[in-house]
Amino acid sequence: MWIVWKTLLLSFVMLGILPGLTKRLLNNAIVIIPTYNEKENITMIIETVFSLPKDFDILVVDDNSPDGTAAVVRDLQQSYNTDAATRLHVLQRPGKQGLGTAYIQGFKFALEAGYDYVLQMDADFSHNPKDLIQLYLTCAEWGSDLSIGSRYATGVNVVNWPMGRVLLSFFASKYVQIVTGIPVHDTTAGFVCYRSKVLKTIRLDQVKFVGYAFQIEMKFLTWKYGFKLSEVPIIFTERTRGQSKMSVGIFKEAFLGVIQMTVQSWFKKYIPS
Ligand SMILES: Nc1nc2c(ncn2[C@@H]2O[C@H](COP(=O)(O)OP(=O)(O)OP(=O)(O)O)[C@@H](O)[C@H]2O)c(=O)[nH]1
Ligand SMILES: [Mg+2]
Repeated sequence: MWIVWKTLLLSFVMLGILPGLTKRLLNNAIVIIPTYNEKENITMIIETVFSLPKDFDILVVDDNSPDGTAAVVRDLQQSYNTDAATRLHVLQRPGKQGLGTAYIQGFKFALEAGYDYVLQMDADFSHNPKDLIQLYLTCAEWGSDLSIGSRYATGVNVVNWPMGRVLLSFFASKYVQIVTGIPVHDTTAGFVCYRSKVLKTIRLDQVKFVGYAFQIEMKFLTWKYGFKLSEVPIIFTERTRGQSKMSVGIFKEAFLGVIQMTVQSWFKKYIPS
C-alpha cells in the first residue's frame, strides 16, 4: 500500500501539482494595490512586496490609467507567474471609477480566490511595504480582525506633507472619530489588513462611498459588526513620484457623509450576510 502512495506522491510532484498546492497554501494573504497613473511607482512597489520575507500575492486594480500602468503590470506577470502559481494578478476596469469601488472589486476577487487575509496599500510608497508584515501578523498571530496602519496612534507620523495637509488630515480623522465613535485614531487610513471573515460578513454591496470616505465606512462597518480593530503605528511619507488624485470633492463626500452614515446606523441592524 505504501508503495502506491509513494508512486502517487511522486507523480504529483513530477506533474507540478504538489508544488502548486504548496505555493497556494503558503500564500494565504493578498495585497490589493489600486492604481491610477502609477507607471513610475508600480514596478518598484511590486518588486519590493515580492522581496519581503513573508510571501504575499498581489492584485493591482487599475482604472485604465492613461499612462499605461496596467501594461507594465502585465509585463511583470510574465516574470512572477508560473504554471504552478499566480502571484501577480491584475484587474483592469474601463475607466476611473474611484478608490472605493476598486477595493470592493478587489475584495470580491480575493474572497473568490480563497485568501485568508486581504491587505490594502497605495502604489506611491506613502505606505512602507515592510509594514505589511506587522499588519499581517496583528491579524494572523495576535487575533485582530482588522489591523490599521495608523499615522496618529503615537502622535503625528507624517513625513513631507505641508503643515496645512497634516492638520486637515489629523483633524478630519479626529472629527470622524468623534462623530462616528469608531475606536481608532486614524479613521481615514488606507493601509490595512482584513481577516477575510470580515469581508464575508459585511455586505460589500451596501458600501456606499467611493472616495476617501470608503476607508471610513469600512472601519465603521467592521466595528458595527463586532469585529476587533487594532492600530499599528506607521510612518506615512508623501509620494515623491507621480501625481496625487486627492480632490476637494473627496473631502466633501466624507464631511457630510459621516454624519449621514452615523444617523442611519441608529435605525439599522447589523446582521451578518
Ligand atoms: N483604481 C483606482 N485607483 C485609484 C483611484 N484614485 C486613486 N487611486 C490609487 O489609490 C492610491 C491612493 O491615491 P493617491 O493619489 O496617492 O491619494 P493620496 O495618497 O491621498 O494623495 P497623495 O499621496 O498626495 O498623492 C494610489 O495608489 C492611486 O493610484 C481610482 O479612481 N481608481
Ligand atoms: Mg498617496
